[in-house]
Order: sequence, then structure tokens, then C-alpha cells
Amino acid sequence: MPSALITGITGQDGLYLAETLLDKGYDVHGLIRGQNNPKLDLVRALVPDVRIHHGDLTDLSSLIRALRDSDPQEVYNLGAVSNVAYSWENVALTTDVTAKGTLTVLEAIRLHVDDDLSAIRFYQASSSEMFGKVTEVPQHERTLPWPRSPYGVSKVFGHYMTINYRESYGMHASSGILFNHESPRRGPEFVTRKISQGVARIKLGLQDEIVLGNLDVQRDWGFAGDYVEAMWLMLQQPEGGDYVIATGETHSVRDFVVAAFAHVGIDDWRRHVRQDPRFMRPAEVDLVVGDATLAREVLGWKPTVSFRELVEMMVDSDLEATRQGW
Ligand code: NDP
Ligand code: GDR
Repeated sequence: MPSALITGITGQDGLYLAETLLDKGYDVHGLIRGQNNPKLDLVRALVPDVRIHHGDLTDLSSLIRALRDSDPQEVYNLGAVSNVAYSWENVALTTDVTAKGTLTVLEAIRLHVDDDLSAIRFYQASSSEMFGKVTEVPQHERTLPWPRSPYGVSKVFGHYMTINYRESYGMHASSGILFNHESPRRGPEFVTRKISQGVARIKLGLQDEIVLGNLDVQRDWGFAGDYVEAMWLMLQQPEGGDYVIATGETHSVRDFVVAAFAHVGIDDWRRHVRQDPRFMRPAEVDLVVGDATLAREVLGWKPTVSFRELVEMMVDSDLEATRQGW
């Protein structure tokens, strides 16, 4: 039975990836941080077969211990300070976890496997935020990065460290440049879930308005369940590589708002949406759209959920959760 270790198991992608790997017959291990992590119960409820290891991306010895105890053939580094707005307020923490944390995992693997670096295949969660102020449209694997946030800068560091370990040590290290992907498990601090939760509560008469920042920005939004399959496919290739994972379609935050309200039969969405500079960013990523041709040709990967289906899935899930009082 192949074995995999996932950092960031409590996050949206960690949970979907754990389910995907368990379905494929893997022995799945997850790294959990903190002495009393509130999401541990969620992991135990959703993926009870995952074996838990305690550790932190800023703590090298905890990572070496997790590697020793799980003895994985595949390591998926999904852990990060992943909220872009928060990264300006916590620059040093973001750098320690999202940038240096990636290097710490790579070093832990190097120390753990001694000189046989082919023993472990590594996946790094890179991001379309690396493209920031885009230098070309659409963005592909060789588009010049121009990050616009401490988070984006940290991801660029992790991305190039991953490439460097592949080139320096011949490590099977892959980097998935994933564009925004969402789901009913998305944290409510991200705009899509904030909208789907808000729309559900407005529909059920529990709230009047949603307060948002910039409605004009455009993102390439896909479904997280599709994207974790791409992570796994990358590690099944004969060699490590870098792949853009995206739908190739772009929509504005306003489009998401309109589609979410329309789905619950509210046409006059403007009555329920207020803009507040509090949610504007010091520097914005105005438009990202990915070209996933390489992933389609080499990995045989393509998205299965459309923008409208994604919006409806999230709103329906929040309507159900709100009705049940979850
Ligand atoms: P989440 O924010 O949902 O999950 C982040 C995970 O990182 C959580 O499990 C969190 O644990 C963990 N984490 C945070 N700090 C540490 C630390 N110091 N040590 C160990 N673990 C830590 O992110 P997603 O699931 O959405 O994303 C997964 C990865 O993919 C992230 O690296 C993200 O930056 C990247 N990414 C995401 C995209 C998206 O659209 N979702 C697109 C491109 C890249 P805890 O619960 O304890 O806080
Ligand atoms: P992003 O996602 O920054 O792209 O990072 P987020 O959903 O936070 O923002 C998307 C866009 O929406 C605008 N926006 C708002 N955003 C939030 N969070 N809250 C608001 O009220 C709001 N109003 C408007 C933002 O300005 C932004 O332009 C996500 C994360 O998952 C990263 O970890 C990942 O790498 C990238 O996606 C790809």
C-alpha cells in the first residue's frame, strides 16, 4: 500500500486530497499543528482513516519525526498561511510558514532519506498569486512571476526552491501552479464562500447584506475536488515538473455575486451588497486566467465543474448547512 504525508490536512485541499488518496488505496498521514487544534475533530469525522502526526512547518525536527513515523513515498506540502489579505498584516509569519516552511519540508525530506532522494516524491502547492501583476494573458508555466502580496512573494520562493531541489539533487519534486479553486469546504475568509454563506443567510432571512471589497477583480475559479486529482497525477509522472492547473475561464467577483443571488431567486442583488474599503487590498491582482494545456496534454487532466455549477454547489451547501444550524 503506498503511503502519503499531507501537510495542511485540516484545510480545504488537504481534506479533498486525503479522501482522494484513501479512495486510491493509500495509507494517508496528515500533519496537524498546535496543541489543541480545533479542526482535528473535523479531520477525524471526515477522514477517520487518516493517521495524525503533530508538527509545524516552522519546526524542522517535528517534520523529520513525522516523516520517520509515516515513512511516505509521497509528500504533499499544502500547509501555508494562505489568506492573501492576512499576509500583509502578518508578513513575518507568512514568510516563515509559506516561504521558509517549504524549504524546511524539503530539507526534512533530504535528511530523512539520507542520499536516496528518489525514495520520496514531493508536491508543492504553488499559486497563480505568483503572477500577480500579470505580464501576459493567459498565464502558463513559464510566465514571469510578479507577485503583489507577501503571500505571493512567499509562494515564489517555495516554487523556485522546489525547482532548485529538483535540479540540484535530482529530486522528484513537482510544483502545481493552481489557480483559485473553491468548494463548500472553502474557508469563509475567502470571497466565494463569504458570498455563498451570505446569500444563504439572506435568503433565509438571517442577514440583510454582504460587505465586500473590490467587485471588479477577475479570477479563474475551479472546483477543489478536481484540482487535488491533478496534484496526485503530477506525482505519478516519471519525472517531476511544473504544471498550471486552471479552467481557462475568468469571472469577476460581481459575476459570482450575481450568479449566487440568481440561484436563490433574488434579482435585485444590489440591495444586499455594500462595498467597504476595509476589504480592499494595498495591491491588487486584477485578472488571472490560466493556460492548463500542459496539464491536459501530459497529465490528461481537465476540470469537470463549470463556474455556474460551482456557484450553485456552494450556495446549496450553505443553504442546507444554515437550515440545519451547522
Ligand atoms: P487552507 O487555508 O484551507 O489550509 C491551509 C492549511 O495550512 C491548514 O491546514 C493550516 O492548518 C495549515 N497550516 C497553516 N500554518 C501552518 C503551520 N505553521 N504548520 C503546519 N500547517 C500549517 O488552504 P487551501 O486548502 O485552500 O490551500 C492548500 C494550499 O494550496 C495552500 O498552500 C495554499 O496557499 C495553496 N493554494 C491554494 C489555492 C486555492 O485556491 N485554494 C490556489 C493555489 C494555491 P490549521 O488548520 O492548523 O490552520
Ligand atoms: P485570493 O482569494 O486572494 O485570490 O487567494 P480571495 O477569495 O481571498 O480573494 C479573491 C478576490 O476577491 C476580492 N474580494 C474579496 N476577497 C475577500 N477575501 N473578502 C472580501 O470581502 C472581498 N471582496 C472582494 C479580493 O480583493 C481578491 O481580488 C486565494 C487563496 O486561496 C490563495 O491561497 C491562493 O493562492 C489563491 O487564491 C490562488
